[in-house]
Amino acid sequence: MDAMKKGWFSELSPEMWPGQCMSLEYEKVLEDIKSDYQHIVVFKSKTYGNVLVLDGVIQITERDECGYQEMITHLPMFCHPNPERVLIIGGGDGGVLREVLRHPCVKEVTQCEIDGKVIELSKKHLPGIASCFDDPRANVIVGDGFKFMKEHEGSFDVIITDSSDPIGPASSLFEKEYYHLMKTALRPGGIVCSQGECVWLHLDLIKSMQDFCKELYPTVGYAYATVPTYPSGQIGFTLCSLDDSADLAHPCRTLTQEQVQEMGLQYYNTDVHTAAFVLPQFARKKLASD
Ligand code: SPM
Repeated sequence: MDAMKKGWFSELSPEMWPGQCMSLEYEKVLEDIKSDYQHIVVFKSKTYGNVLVLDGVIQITERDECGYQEMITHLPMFCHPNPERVLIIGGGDGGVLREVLRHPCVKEVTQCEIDGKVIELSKKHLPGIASCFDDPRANVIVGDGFKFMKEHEGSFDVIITDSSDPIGPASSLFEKEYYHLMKTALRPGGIVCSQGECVWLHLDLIKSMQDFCKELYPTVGYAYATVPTYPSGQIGFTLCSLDDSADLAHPCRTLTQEQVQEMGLQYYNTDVHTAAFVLPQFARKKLASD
């Protein structure tokens, strides 16, 4: 693998982040296989724990996973008054499933992951992340999320799409047709939240997604989290609600500091939730433009 040279992994992608890359020093390659869908690598890094890489792109590290998994999950979950039925598309490492199950109001969470190998290797090498696949409230399906949603109209309070990037197997998850399909799978008042890329790298894509989401949903927003091992140290989330009075930046369920501790949260709190929607001027201006 070209990206693993002289003890360093380098995340190279001339298409998605030309002229830059994140590198991590590694101690050992734990897995290096081709599944039916993608190239999967897991390595033990020197300072970020075990790292899952799909098609050359870092998906998660044990050290900083809380930033992404908590935000993509709790931003929509705390904006819904009573999320009982949740759908996760992707997310084969199990981190989003773990976060959803922190909410006692959840009665059932279904996860559709296309690549069973990601689940298998995450259980083996990322046990603190892939820790909830056997929870009685979890219904894990290895299969196609599009097909599953077409068969489950009006079924979910929250749908979370924890995908890889738009070049490769996840490209269709960044298109208008997919957001339309999610809308049909929601219950009234439902909310979707998806991996939404980074304002430093993909502002044109984010803008076009915000525009088509506004044609489909009455309430749309974009928030972000800092994650050191993602390109440019940042990743965003596209949020849409069927509730036209929803205020996505101000969750309807808030947490005290004691509740944050009790839930075991490392990154999310109610102040971080609101701050995540405050964009730097160049991004605010672009997303507000016609
Ligand atoms: N459960 C963790 C899966 C991670 N899914 C998102 C990975 C995104 C990786 N690329 C980030 C690029 C940001 N522009």
